Amino acid sequence: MRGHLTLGSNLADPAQQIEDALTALAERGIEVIARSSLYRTEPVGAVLDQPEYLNAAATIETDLQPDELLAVLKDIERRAGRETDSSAPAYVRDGPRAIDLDIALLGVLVHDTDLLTVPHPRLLERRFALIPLLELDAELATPDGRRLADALAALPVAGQDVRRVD
Ligand code: A4P
Ligand code: MG
Repeated sequence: MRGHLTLGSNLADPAQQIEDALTALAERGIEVIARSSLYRTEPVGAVLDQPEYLNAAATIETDLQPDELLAVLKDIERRAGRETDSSAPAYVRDGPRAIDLDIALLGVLVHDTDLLTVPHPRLLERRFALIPLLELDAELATPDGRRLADALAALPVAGQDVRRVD
């Protein structure tokens, strides 16, 4: 199964966190077919008073079922969070994680359970996800035919600045 992941980090050397996560995916048998550039992005969502993020996207190939794939992503996140927390001078319980790995799309597959919704429910509202994904494939669309490029064009830039890292 071909799919697309989004990666984000705003703690503890974000660029390294993203590299480590991509390496971890490969070690777990999730083939990384392609990866996007890194993007420096303005924080979006409930907590705005936090450092800028680095975001990226990856095209993957895997034989895992969607819930199995999610379990691997959560395990990679958990291990990264643990390493970060143990060395952080100001450890905050339930604080931000060093890496967020989300399943953006799994081709034409639609999945909706308590644990996992694919396509990702907020995908079409977020420039930090759409821009790296469109770098990988400008023709990406959701299973119901909504083009990511059209979604991006409809979003205001204000409050969602995204800049490619050279
Ligand atoms: N879950 C359901 N569907 C999915 C999916 N498609 N992929 C469930 C991954 N997980 C999915 O996620 C909570 C639960 O969502 C998971 O346990 C899984 O069962 P989480 O990653 O533990 O928590 P979170 O990241 O705080 O929540 P969520 O819902 O992933 O939030 P977002 O929407 O990812 O927001 N601003 C910038 N610039 N860049 C960012 O990367 N990220 C967030 C996190 C907010 N603002 C950001 C960024
Ligand atoms: Mg997440």
